[in-house]
Amino acid sequence: MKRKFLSLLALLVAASALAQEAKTGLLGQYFKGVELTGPPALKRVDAQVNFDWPEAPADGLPADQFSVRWSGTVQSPATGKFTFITESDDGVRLWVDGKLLIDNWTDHAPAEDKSPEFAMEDGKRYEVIMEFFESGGGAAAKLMWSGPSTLKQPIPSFRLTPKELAPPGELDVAKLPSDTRGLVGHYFKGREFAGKPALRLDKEIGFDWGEGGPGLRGTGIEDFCVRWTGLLKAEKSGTYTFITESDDGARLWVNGQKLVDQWVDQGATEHKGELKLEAGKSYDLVMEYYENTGFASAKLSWTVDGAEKKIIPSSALTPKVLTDKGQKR
Ligand SMILES: [Ca+2]
Ligand SMILES: [Ca+2]
Repeated sequence: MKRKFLSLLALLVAASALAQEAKTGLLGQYFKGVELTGPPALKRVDAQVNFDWPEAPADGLPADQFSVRWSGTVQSPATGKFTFITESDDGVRLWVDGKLLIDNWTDHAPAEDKSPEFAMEDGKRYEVIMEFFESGGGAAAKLMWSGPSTLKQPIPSFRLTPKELAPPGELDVAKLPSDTRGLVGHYFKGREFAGKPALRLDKEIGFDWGEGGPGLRGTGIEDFCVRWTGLLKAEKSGTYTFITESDDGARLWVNGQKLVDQWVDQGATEHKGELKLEAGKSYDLVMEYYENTGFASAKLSWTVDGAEKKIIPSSALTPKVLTDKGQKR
């Protein structure tokens, strides 16, 4: 009798685990207000993003002035190029695999937005985040796709798996494990380092964004700037040559000394500065960069004792927020 009960219990546990695994859809976090701030007023799994809301989306939420973040993974049904399509009233932005594919964060009547073609592999899962806000009047939010032998349709529930994902651009530096390597990237709109930046951990500064951009909310692909900060440690003592390569402007400080100051529009151009480093000692490192228009790239390399120049590896970098830019003027 007891054995029967136990095996029944085991069966129930297995069934419940199976149900958990089979969970489909996206995690929807619903916020009061249009900024996706504060704790969510509602968290639930939505089978699809395919909504027309004549009224509030749920009890406890207003019919206007709310925002939603859906997150999880999407599984590709084929290998080939897909187009993601949103329909929204009002603002929408969409990231797939960390890339900002749609960015129409404005008040508008129902509008369709299409991503550039996005290559996916059959059966592979990609992280997806869709953010949405409703200001006033009608409200709608739909996430669709089209691809090889897939006609335009809302992404079906069974291709989606809910998962909580931090939106690109939010990083709590104080909570990083102490052995984290890399730099804190502070990304701003414009080139004045004004307003609240999006933050990201960057393993190294080795970016070639082409005609695109870093894919963070609010940053866009033109007219943005970045400040990378952290500590630098060299394995051996010597006089190091630091090399920035940037399109457009770049400035570099190590140990408070300004090594590069080329705050001008330019195609990808190298600039150099030298500094003596002692093995094992930590030095403040700050690199600032801005992109005007067109192509965008930012790289930071070094070389010592005639070695081949290479991008400063993450093993030499520790993320740290430097509020005073580490400069000695
Ligand atoms: Ca509206
Ligand atoms: Ca440029």
